Amino acid sequence: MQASDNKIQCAEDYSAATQMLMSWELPLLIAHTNPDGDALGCIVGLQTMLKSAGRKSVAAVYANPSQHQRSLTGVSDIHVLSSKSDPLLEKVDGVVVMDTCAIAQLTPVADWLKAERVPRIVLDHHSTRDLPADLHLVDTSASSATLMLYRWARSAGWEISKAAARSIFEGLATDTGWFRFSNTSAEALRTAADLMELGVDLDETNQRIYNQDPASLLRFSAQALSGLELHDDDSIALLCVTEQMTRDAKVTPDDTGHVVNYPLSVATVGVSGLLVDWGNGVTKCSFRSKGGVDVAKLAASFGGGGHVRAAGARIEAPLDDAKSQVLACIRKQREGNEN
Ligand SMILES: [Mn+2]
Repeated sequence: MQASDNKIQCAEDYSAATQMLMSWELPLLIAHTNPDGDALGCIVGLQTMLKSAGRKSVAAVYANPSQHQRSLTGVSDIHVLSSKSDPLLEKVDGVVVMDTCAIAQLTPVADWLKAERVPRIVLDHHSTRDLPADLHLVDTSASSATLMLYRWARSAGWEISKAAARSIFEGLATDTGWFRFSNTSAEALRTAADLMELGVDLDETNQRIYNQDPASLLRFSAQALSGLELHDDDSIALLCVTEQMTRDAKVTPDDTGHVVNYPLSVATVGVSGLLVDWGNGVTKCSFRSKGGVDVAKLAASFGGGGHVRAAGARIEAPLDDAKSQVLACIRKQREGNEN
């Protein structure tokens, strides 16, 4: 039930996964809450390939997709799992969990996954791993979970239609910041080229992913930047957003993530945090780093998770309190690095 860190999955792992998946009549395909392009690319991409292979499956999310999520391929086919008592859960006989292996990121179905012995496969590129599974396909060096899905598809010999190629490409492009982030591997670029040959239109994809924001998002970004704080010789940037500011901008939590990247354009800033007060004493945090601070570790100290350079967490504290905790945690990690 355990896979070792940084293990590149060999063909046998994917063939065992294929065998298990094909033994199920109706697999449930899920990813983390607040799904991003990679999570959606995984569940829609796998569903599309299974459909081409004449197999049924259900791709599911836990809330109605936002406008941004809807602009990604084929999201209209997605089932919205209303709760753990959703009748669909009675019907599925296997689960593929993708782009996460953290119970905290599966809240709506976490209890069901813990209680039921329904067989499951995990396909993931994150280091946080506390969900038991029959098969873990984990490669923390993979640029995206959809890159691993592409390896799986090649191993299984599934047909990759133009629609499936688009989903895989979207995950790859969004998780690598359109092939700019440090997680962009040579394999990612080779795979992107393969996917272009399978029909992906780069310009159309770029326009659809990056130029479809609602005006409310720009308003939110302006609000968030007005709450900018720079600490420790301008090396730590925190964007503190009050509940009133989110209400004024008319945004939902799903829409707000990308603004956290802005402060990294400043030479002195090594780590950036977006702290949003969504009311009820909960502050939602996104973190980005240039590499000096491990934000996966930072997020994990609050029960969240992610990557070394991009991670997130929910802190059960009001904004000011959460801010102090985050600052203290970053400083502590830096002191540890120096010693
Ligand atoms: Mn991912």
